[in-house]
Amino acid sequence: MKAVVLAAGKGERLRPLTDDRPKVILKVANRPIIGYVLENLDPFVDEFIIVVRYEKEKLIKALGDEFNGKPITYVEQLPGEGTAKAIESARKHIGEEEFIVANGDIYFEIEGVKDLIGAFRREKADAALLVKEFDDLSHFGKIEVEGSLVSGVKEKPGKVSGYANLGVYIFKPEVFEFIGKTPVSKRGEYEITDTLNLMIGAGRRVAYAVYSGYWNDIGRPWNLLELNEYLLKNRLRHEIRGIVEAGATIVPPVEIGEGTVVRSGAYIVGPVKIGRNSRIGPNCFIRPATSIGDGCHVGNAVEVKNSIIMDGSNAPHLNYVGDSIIGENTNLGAGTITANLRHDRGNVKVEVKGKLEDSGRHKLGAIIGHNVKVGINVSIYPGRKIGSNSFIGPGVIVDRNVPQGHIVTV
Ligand code: TTP
Repeated sequence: MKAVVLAAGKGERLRPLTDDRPKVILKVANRPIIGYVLENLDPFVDEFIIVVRYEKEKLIKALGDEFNGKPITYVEQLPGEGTAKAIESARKHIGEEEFIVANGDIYFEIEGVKDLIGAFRREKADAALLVKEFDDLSHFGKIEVEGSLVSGVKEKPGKVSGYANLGVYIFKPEVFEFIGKTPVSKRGEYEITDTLNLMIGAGRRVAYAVYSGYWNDIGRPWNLLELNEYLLKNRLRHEIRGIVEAGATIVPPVEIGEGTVVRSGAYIVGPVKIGRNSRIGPNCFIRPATSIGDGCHVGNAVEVKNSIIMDGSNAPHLNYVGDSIIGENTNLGAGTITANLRHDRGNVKVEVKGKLEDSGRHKLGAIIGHNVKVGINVSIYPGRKIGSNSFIGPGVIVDRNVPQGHIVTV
């Protein structure tokens, strides 16, 4: 069986982290998001077809042409927007057999795929999808069911409870006939949920499997922190491959990659994951749920907690990084501090695609893009975003979002 993985989207809601790259290659717990998708599909498939468009060269470079010895074929999304259009783009690579489809920007585990295939076969279905029960479906497609079959899909039904569509499907090749008839939606997209409604209307059997494991849809920046925390708390093995100097304290589980040096006085409380060739300490405090990538520097008198620091980035002297995401090759000047809590203890709000959204978190720090230079003694308000390739001068108070490629001085 083949798997089609959708990875052509622009990831607008994840800016500034997607300013210059597709979201599926952003690393969480030091691995690209799409790596988890491929890993969990791998036992069931013999080839991956990845649908690409936005910044596709970066995706192809990051993943290469095989995964666990199985070939990856890249196909460019046909003109037009939406998941149905993305799936249609893979048509010429699909033969007579059923195939799995998964969004490339979600996290799910292997049991889900097993149950999905089980439901498809048991029901002798034409399609099947994975669902999970939520109290509030305002951000989801609601799956309505009758017995063991799906009776309809309603996009963004509002604040109601029920089964949400998780973005993992199995289809017979006949789906392409229905995709061809799918009209463009109000959002201006060809959506696979509309295709499913057409199939159901035409009497096709659409089965479902209820997933009870962990799932996350990486749409907004704080979803990266949620997934990071889950992976570190549930999937991390204590393993030290680097050098830990005498006088450093490591409270397991902590994973430290080859070539990384942890200097004396560093105090690391797991779960913490540190990549390869990074420099940690002396005298720093790394608290739980922190991922630090390859080639990073976390130096003297620095505290990091519940954060993601991507490859090649530095918090080198006197920094506090709390509940924050720092993109690749970004440097924080000495004394730069992220605030992660409002004085009124209210939820931190973040601007997403021009609208202020409640993150649902009372602790959320900065979201900093790639290749950013932050000067000394910069203070960053909770939930503020700094665009990639920006320059923040010394002593600036970042109380509003900084767009991509901007210079901000006092
Ligand atoms: P979305 O998260 O709905 O879209 P997006 O990735 O573009 O993000 P944003 O809304 O923040 O801009 O996409 C769901 C999945 O489908 C995701 O894996 C990307 C993929 N996709 C495509 O491959 N092609 C498309 O045209 C669209 C809209 C999505």
